[in-house]
Amino acid sequence: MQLKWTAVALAALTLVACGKKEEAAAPAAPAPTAAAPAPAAPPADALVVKIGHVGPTSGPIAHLGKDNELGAKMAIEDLNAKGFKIGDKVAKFVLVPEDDAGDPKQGTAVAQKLVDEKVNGIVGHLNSGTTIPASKLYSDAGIPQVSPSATNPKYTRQGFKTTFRVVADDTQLGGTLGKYAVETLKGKNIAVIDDRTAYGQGVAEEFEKAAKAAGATIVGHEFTTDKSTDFNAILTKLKAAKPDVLFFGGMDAVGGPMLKQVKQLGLNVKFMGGDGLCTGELPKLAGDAIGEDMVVCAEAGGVDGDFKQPLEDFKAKFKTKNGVEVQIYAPYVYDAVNVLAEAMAKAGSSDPEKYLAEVGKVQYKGVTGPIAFDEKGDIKNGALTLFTYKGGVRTQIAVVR
Ligand code: ABU
Repeated sequence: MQLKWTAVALAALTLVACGKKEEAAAPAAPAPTAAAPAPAAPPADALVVKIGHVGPTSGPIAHLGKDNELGAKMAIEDLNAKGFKIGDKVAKFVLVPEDDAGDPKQGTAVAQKLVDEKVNGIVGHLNSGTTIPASKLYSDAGIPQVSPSATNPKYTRQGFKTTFRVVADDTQLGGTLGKYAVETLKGKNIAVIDDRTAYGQGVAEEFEKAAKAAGATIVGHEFTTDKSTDFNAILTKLKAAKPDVLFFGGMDAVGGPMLKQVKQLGLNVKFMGGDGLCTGELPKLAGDAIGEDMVVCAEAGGVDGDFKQPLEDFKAKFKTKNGVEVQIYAPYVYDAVNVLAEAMAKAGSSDPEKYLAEVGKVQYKGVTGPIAFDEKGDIKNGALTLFTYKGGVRTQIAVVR
């Protein structure tokens, strides 16, 4: 007989202690009501499956790390609620959340901790700069890893069998945005800034290549860091080159304050960026410096047609459950956890050695669209969604492939 659990007890089950701090946890889930009965919990003899999740739940992009972690938590709660089976056993999924603060060193430290913990699968990390070094440890341990957001191409090009990614990469992101800058925004003189991280540098280089190929002149390329707050010197230098488009390779925590300084300096540009810029938080970080239609950026995924509704439904459920809107990658994290679960079900085992081969063969219909992997572990037929901001709200322009 299956027990009926309260949402609080279920939440306690899904977050394994493991030295894990509670500060990254979501706002409390609403208590079940008569209209929404508590879901059935896994039976006492269920097969325990530990899913490690890593993202920066502290530091400047903690809002993004927490968004990802909430996506993982929702996936695990849903799998447990529906009595997901692996072989003839009902599985009890347990989330093992870790914080890498977006720092490569902390990323490998927590990766080792998860390997020692013998997690069955990994979802993460969020940043390319942490995901790439950590992937070596997971590969050595034979643990499948699905990144929901790290877009640097190198991640899946190291010859590891354990690396998978459910979003498009920086070649596609930078390439599409570079072409868009010239062909649609009619940019002729383009300036570039990157934050020198694996992601920021990579996406900026791809953007620059594509913009040049489409006929633009790159009038300057300056550098900052992922912790900088003062861009006056580099923006002043670039202003002298009279750019019509400024591309920033980096995250919203730096891009927001940069937009404020772009406005203060009277730099009249279209401001572009990749997925790291393209968050729900950007208008808060940039304030009124985010002019109408001024910013164009892209999420490294997207849905159209029949796949639009499941994503909308996920976002609505996320808001109801967590009291906050999806920032960007929570739905991809949700799908990444489910991809691992699907592979385990196909293999009839949660043993990484037994189910790894099934991850690459998955054909999963997720809330972010259909997921299947190519021989490198990259998503097949990956889409991008171009966005701008209108009235301080992230607004879709188009889904492109
Ligand atoms: N893709 C943007 C954020 C994560 C990364 O570093 O790749």
